[in-house]
Amino acid sequence: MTSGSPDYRDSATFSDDFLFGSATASYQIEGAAREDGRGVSIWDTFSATPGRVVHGHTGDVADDHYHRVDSDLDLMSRLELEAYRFSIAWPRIQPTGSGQVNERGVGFYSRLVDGLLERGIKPIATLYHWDLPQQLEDRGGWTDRDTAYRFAEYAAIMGEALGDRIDTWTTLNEPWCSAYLGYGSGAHAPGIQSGRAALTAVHHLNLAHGLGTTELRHVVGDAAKYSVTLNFHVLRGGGYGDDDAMRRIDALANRAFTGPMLRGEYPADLLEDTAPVTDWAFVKPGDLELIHQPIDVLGVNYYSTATVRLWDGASPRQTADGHKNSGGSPWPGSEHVEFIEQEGPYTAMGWNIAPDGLEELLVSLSEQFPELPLMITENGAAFDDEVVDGRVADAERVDYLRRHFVAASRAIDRGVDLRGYLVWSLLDNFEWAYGYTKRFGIVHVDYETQERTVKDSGEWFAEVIRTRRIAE
Ligand code: IFM
Repeated sequence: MTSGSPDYRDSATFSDDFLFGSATASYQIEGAAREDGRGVSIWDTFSATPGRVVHGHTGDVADDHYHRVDSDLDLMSRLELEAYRFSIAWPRIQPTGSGQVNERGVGFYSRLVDGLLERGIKPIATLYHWDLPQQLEDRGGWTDRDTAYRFAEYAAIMGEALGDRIDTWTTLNEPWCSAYLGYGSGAHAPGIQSGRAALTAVHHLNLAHGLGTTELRHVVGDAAKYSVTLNFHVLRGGGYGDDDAMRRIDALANRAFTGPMLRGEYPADLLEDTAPVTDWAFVKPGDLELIHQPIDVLGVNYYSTATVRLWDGASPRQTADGHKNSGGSPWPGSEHVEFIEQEGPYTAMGWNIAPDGLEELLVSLSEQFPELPLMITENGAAFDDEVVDGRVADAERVDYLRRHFVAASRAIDRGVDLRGYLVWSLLDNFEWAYGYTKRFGIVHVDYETQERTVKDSGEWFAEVIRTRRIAE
């Protein structure tokens, strides 16, 4: 459906129980990288390695959220957030990734959660948003099966500590990025470039999700909801061999996770496409049963679409896949798929703005998994914001959000069980390999002074939360 279709509308209303909120992640905002017993994570190591992150930026200080948690909580109240999705830094809890628990780290998240509950904001906790303890990486990281078992141990610790104070537990954020950018292309920590390692990591992340969910449910019971967040690739065909190109990328990016997690199997075509890279012998008997655990809600992250075709072998290859080019490939066994330039408009990431892709994705997921409620756990946009006279007039972000909210409401009208919408991100923050050069926040952060300025988009969002509607 496009703006040209007869039933197009530009307004939306949301029910009172639809959950509006915002999201962040530990390494991107906390700072305090060496305080209160926090161990070293792979992102500390990666960002300290010359050439890995733009301008050599690191998360050492970030938004200094660790020290400013109370005023940041007040900011969430001022924005009238109903839910806040944060992630827990595993190395704050277990500095070496196993054994000994660091109570000061646990205490930080416990205070955060209490602060949310006091303000009537539902806590949505992600256990893993990419900051793996370095000592686990030194033993192979996500290519080592044992990491999945260590993750389950960590999940149980957090379940004991925060238990039913958490509304929704999310095991992993975007395992696609952890596996394929971390171990395939090398654009993310730990910066390894190996197709085989990436696929091994896919499986061990899936296993971690299953084992972690089981542990959490064992410890917390039915008092909380359980979920995982995936970043789905919404694909468009762009010419030569595009059916095969779309199928291949869908298998690697989407079905490599939904297959085992939600159906208890790896797709046959994924195994076939990747046969030149690995025989998947790292999948042990019984693993798929361990991975395939019931969840209560599926977290959906969506930013833009991707247009693909097969490389014809003659013209120069295109790799406009929207991720920092690091030399390696995030598409093991399908390196001959080209990602081609898409029609704009674009955000500051160079990502095309395509709200129709969100509607299509939500409808497709709800058709594939009719019993599973959905939650948009990330959607938002980076633009080159500036504070002028105390104000950030980010009209482009308001427009981006408005159009995506309308798309979500259209999906609801088409029968999708969508429970909520969390905007990425509450604060401008450390955008991984792009450092602090990309601003996704609805609140501007001055990295010199740490001053926060609510952008126009933040004010607009608060109004939507209050009124439950978007006018034409
Ligand atoms: O900043 C990231 C986040 O950590 C994971 N999802 C995508 C965001 C924007 O790139």
